[in-house]
Amino acid sequence: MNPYLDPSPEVAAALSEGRPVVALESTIISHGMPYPRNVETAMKVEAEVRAHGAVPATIAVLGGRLKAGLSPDQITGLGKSGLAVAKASRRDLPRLVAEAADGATTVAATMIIAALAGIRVFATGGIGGVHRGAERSWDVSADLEELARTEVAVVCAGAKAILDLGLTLEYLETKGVPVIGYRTLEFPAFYTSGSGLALEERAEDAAGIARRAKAKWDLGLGGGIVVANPVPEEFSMERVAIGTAIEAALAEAAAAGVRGKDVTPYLLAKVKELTAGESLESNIALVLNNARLAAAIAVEYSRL
Ligand code: PSU
Ligand code: MN
Repeated sequence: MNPYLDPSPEVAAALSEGRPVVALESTIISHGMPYPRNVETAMKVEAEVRAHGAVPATIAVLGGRLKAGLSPDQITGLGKSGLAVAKASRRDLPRLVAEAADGATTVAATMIIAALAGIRVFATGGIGGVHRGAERSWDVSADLEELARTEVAVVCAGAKAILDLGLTLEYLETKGVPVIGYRTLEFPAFYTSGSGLALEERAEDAAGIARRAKAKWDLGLGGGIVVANPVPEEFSMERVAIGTAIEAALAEAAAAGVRGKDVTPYLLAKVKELTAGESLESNIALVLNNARLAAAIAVEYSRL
């Protein structure tokens, strides 16, 4: 057991007995949604994982400890602190640990801590990716490098639509990361169920996904898997409306000179503002949908 890691008693017991566990990220709580919807959603996501037969492990850095499994009070604390909590990706973990600080973990950092704990399945909203204009800004999310190296299956509703989704898929292909469409051969675009971009593989059920994950890791190929689970149709936004909001958000971000790790939260907050909160509802629905599928995959994986 890594000396910096603190699995909760419930998560530790489940892992030692080989029971299914699903990792959940915390940036989405602190930076991704307003209080109190963020805390309500985090609790609902945990309940959804439990209802589908797995133990939830919400991941964060608290007082420099790598936490896998948070108490309701700890989740509430992260939700209330919001942007006051550091956004923690791979590069930030050494500082937060050494300084005994708090951090809300991105997809990348959540994958790292999940893998340290022995958790193989993780549910989130959308992964980070290659930003539009990356040929000039070089802004490529550390989430993609993490998917290249860390053995966790990440269930998401695709990559965030604020990104260049085509380049994001190219990057994943280069890095040997399978992108499995769940009952679809079209890459979902977070707020919308489709992007117009084709995938190479689909799976019809959780068992098929679990078998592919096992095959990848048994083969020694390492790295992660993206499970692309489209937002349910009734919560899928209108493509033109979301596209217009994204264009406006990108223009405002450029005018304001937003850079680095602030780009993603800035764009998502602007999109939410511009869509009068409709994007928040679709965000919540897709996270719950991902929690259900991730639990089912974890259950199947634990049987292999
Ligand atoms: N969802 C949100 N806001 C966020 C994120 C998700 O509503 O900030 C985070 C995720 O944790 C994702 C990260 O891993 O954004 C990617 O950020 P970057 O592009 O800086 O790597
Ligand atoms: Mn970035």
